[in-house]
Amino acid sequence: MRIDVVSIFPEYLAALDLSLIGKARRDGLLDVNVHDLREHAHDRHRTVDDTPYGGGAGMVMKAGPWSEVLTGIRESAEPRSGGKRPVLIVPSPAGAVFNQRMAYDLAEEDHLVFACGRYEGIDERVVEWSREHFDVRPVSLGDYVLNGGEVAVLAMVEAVGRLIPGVVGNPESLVEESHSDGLLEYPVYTKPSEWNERPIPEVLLSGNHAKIARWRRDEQFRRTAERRPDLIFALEPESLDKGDRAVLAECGYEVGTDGVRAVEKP
Ligand code: JD8
Repeated sequence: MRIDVVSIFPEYLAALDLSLIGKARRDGLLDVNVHDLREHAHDRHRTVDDTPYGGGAGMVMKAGPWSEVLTGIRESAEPRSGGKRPVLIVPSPAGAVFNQRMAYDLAEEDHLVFACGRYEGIDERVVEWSREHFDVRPVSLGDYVLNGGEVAVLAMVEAVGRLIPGVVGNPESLVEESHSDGLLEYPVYTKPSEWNERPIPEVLLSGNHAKIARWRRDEQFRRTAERRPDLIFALEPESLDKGDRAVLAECGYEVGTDGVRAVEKP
């Protein structure tokens, strides 16, 4: 997969040299290129921003440098793209909220381009102009305000990059992960088995893999019910076995043919 990231703070993306993503780049599984937008502003002060039309606080990023850098990326990719348009992800508080489903979808793509805005954002005409040559997708990391797109891009490149075959050492963990889609992770423990007079759950020392798997899944339901009841209501009834329905009942939920609902307390 090819990934291009454009930012006025390219050093912000240096974290992509580290850990699994860094190794995947060295192993040729990911082709990640970071571009400094200022290299595409050609006035003496390499200006990338200006005051907003209609007034208001802050500055807006100029269209010119963006069109130049995006054209360069598109033209450099064309020979290999087989005519398929790259996906241009524009991090924005006004975008569709990123989630694991979106990560899986993006991991199927050949070429992702991330446009990191700053200031009050990018001149909207850049997004309109880009639609001609890119599959443009405004994406938000979540309902809070950041100062720019870089942090969102670090999160998205990691979430997508780790789904590329060979990036995560043990693909089994990705499979197990996908099985628990829609549920929060179960608690994990390692040596020593007693720490600060705190033992680990006995079942984990039993060697009974079926019992351990059931206990872990039950813990996923208990945690999800406690911390993210919205995910419980989103569960597909057909994906729930007898044991799942038992722990859901323990948590105050019943499973109908049309979905999971809270049991009315008498
Ligand atoms: C891109 C500029 C800052 C945003 C005025 C603060 C994503 N989940 C998210 N929250 N915020 C962003 C985000 C913020 C950005 C840019 C993404 C470019 N800013 C602006 C509007 C209000 N300042 C984000 N993904």
